[in-house]
Amino acid sequence: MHCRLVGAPVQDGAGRMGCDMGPSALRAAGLGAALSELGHHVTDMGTVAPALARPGLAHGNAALKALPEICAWTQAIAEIAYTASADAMPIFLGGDHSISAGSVSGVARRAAEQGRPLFVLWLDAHPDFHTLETSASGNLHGVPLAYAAGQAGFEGYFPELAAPVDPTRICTLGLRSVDPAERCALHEAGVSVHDMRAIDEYGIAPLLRAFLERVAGQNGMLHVSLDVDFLDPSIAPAVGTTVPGGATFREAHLVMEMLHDSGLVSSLDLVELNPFLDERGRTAVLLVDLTASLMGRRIMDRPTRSH
Ligand code: HAR
Ligand code: MN
Ligand code: MN
Ligand code: MN
Repeated sequence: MHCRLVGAPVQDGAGRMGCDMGPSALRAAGLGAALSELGHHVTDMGTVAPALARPGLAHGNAALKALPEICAWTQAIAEIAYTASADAMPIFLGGDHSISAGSVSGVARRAAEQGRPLFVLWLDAHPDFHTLETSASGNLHGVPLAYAAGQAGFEGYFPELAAPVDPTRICTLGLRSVDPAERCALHEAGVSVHDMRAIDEYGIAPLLRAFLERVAGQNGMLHVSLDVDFLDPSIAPAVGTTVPGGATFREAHLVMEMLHDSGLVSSLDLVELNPFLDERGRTAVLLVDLTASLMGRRIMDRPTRSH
């Protein structure tokens, strides 16, 4: 596989500073080498430069923070996502989760051009399904999935979508912090929602397997968006929005291993890593190891089997 690393050092979408150091920490933790060791060809495309922010871009929701800046980043990241996905698997190094407004919309444009449906697996404590109207915190890392899914109200602010993702092709896994407006919007849009309770009750494997079967059945492409806070804070402290009760070490690796075996993943986000909050790089190293599992690292070789 040819992997293209794309640094997206965005921090304006989060409530606190530090995510701009995420790409550096992931590189320092050995992401490139881990992929090369698995036999992949790795190209580091360096760091995205944001487009020029439109001065004076204001919205009726006065709580929104850094709207012109995030719109400009979205534009630039969508461009590079479209370009990088032409011949490779892009891996977006965040940056807060607002970068996914660009990464998902860019790869969605590519998938549409190739005539294939794009599916999105959103691994996160939060659904990030606010619109510009419903966000109360004003932190724009809370809106990217709604934007990419073509929810109303982004027109005239965020870049026009070439190809909105069909919300019924989105699966969120790991939710445990959902605002009332998001709960309602997710339901109405038809997003597949698997919260932590479902994971506890059924196990993570059957939930993921059902989704992957759906992707495979439609010859889909699959974008995976991994937010650090999907993981339990006890194993991944380097995030500004810790929520107790997250995925365990093995649950997270199992998701990655199953994604690898599916052969379906065509692009990946690693987001919300805040190295300022890390403990001797352990969260960055965990993200690298999870990415390695996604890209073929395994505990033991196993015979081909039916799932
Ligand atoms: N829903 C809350 C808000 O909009 C929290 C969003 C937090 N998002 C992330 N990424 N940390 O998932 O403010
Ligand atoms: Mn998120
Ligand atoms: Mn989150
Ligand atoms: Mn599902």
